[in-house]
Amino acid sequence: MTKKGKARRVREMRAIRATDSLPALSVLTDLPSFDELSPSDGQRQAYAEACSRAESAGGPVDELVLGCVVRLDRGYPAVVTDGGTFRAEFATRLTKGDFNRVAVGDWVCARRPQSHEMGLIEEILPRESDIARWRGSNRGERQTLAANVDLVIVVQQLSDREVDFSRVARSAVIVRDCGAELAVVLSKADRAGADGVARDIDALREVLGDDLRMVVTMAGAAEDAETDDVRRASEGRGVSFGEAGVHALVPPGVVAIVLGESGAGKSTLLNALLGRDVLETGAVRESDDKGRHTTVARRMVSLPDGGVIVDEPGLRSLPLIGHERGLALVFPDIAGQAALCRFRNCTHTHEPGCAVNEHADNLGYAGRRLDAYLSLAREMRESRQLIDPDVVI
Ligand SMILES: Nc1nc2c(ncn2[C@@H]2O[C@H](COP(=O)(O)OP(=O)(O)OP(=O)(O)O)[C@@H](O)[C@H]2O)c(=O)[nH]1
Ligand SMILES: [Mg+2]
Ligand SMILES: [Zn+2]
Repeated sequence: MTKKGKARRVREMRAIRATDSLPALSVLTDLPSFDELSPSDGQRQAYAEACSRAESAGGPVDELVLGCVVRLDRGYPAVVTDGGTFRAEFATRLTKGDFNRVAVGDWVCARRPQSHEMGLIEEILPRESDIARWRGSNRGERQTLAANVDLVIVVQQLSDREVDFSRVARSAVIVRDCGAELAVVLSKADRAGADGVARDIDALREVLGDDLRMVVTMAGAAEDAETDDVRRASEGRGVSFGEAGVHALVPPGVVAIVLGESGAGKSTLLNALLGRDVLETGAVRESDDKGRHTTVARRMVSLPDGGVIVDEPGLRSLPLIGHERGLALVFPDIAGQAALCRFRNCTHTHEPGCAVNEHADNLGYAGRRLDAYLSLAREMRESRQLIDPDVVI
C-alpha cells in the first residue's frame, strides 16, 4: 500500500470507529419527526434547484431527499427526512475548502443510497436564521449554534445575589442580531426566594424593558408555601411561573433553542417539559456555582403537544463582536438618540451635544439601562479594533 493509501485507510478506520461509538438512532427517543419541522418556501425552492443540479451532473436523482439536521454528535449529523432518520457524512465537495459546518436545524439536500446505512449531505440549504456567536480571539470565527430557529430561550440561573443582568443583556443583543425572537427563563427560583425573584424581575425589566418575555422556574417545585410565594411574586409582576409557561412559548410549529452558561439548568428544564429524564444533567461546583459542561451533543427534542427545542452545551463566553444591529434592536430608544449626537463617533460619556445623555431622564432610560447599553457599546467598539483586519466579521 502506498503511503497516501495507508493514510487514507487510517482515516477511514478512524471515521468508522468514531461513528460506531455514537448512540444508535433507534434508541434515541423524542427526536422530532419530519412533519414537525417545516422548511421555508425559499428552502423548498433551493432544494428543487439542488436536485436539478444533481440531475444535470448525471447522479441518480431518486436517491436525493430533503432533510433536517436534528442532532450533532461530535460533529456527526443525524438527518430526519420524510422516509426516516439516518446518520450522514458530507459529500467531498463540502469537506473541501471554505466548508461552512452544518448546524442543528439546517435543512439539507441529502443522498440516501439504497445499499448504505449512511447518507451523504450534498448541500446545506440557505438559512432563515443563524444563531451564531464569536469563538476564539482576534483571529476567531463565527460559530453557528443552531440554524433556522424561531425563538431563543436564554436560561439564566438565579441565586441569593442579584441576577447577572449584564449577561442577559449581552445574550439579548446576540439573539436579536441573529434574527430570532427572545425569551428569558429565570431558573432556580428556589435559590432566590420570593423577594429575590421580585428583585430580579424588576432589575431585568429596568435594563431590558417591559416587553421582555420572562418565565420563572423552579425544578421539582413542591406544592408548598415557598412555591406559592415565588409564584405570587412572579405572577404579580405579570411573569408566568413554572414549566407550563415555557411550554406556552413553544407551540407546535415553533423551533426554539435553550442558551445559557453551563449549569444554568437547561437540560433539567427540558426533561421537565418532556416529562422524563431524557437528557443528562450534572451538578454544579459548589466553589464557584459553575456547571461542568454536562451536555455535549446538540440535539432537538420534540415536546409533547408542543414544538421543538434544541438542547445546547453551556456557553463559556459570549464575546460581543460586530453585533451593532442587535444592540440597536435591544435598545431602540437609546440608539435612536445616539443618531442625534453632535459627533458621529460619540461615546456618550463626556462629549458636548450628546443627545443620549441630554434626554436620558425624560426618555426614562437613565440608570442601569443606559449603563448596560454604554458598557456593551464600548465592548463592541474595542473588540472591533482588536479583530484581525483579514477576518470577516
Ligand atoms: N436548586 C435548583 N437546582 C437546579 C434547578 N434546576 C437545575 N438545577 C440543578 O443545576 C444543575 C445543573 O443542571 P443542568 O440541567 O445539567 O444544567 P445545564 O444548563 O444543562 O448544564 P450544561 O449541560 O453543562 O450546559 C443540576 O445539578 C440540577 O439539578 C432548580 O430549579 N433549582
Ligand atoms: Mg445540559
Ligand atoms: Zn452621545
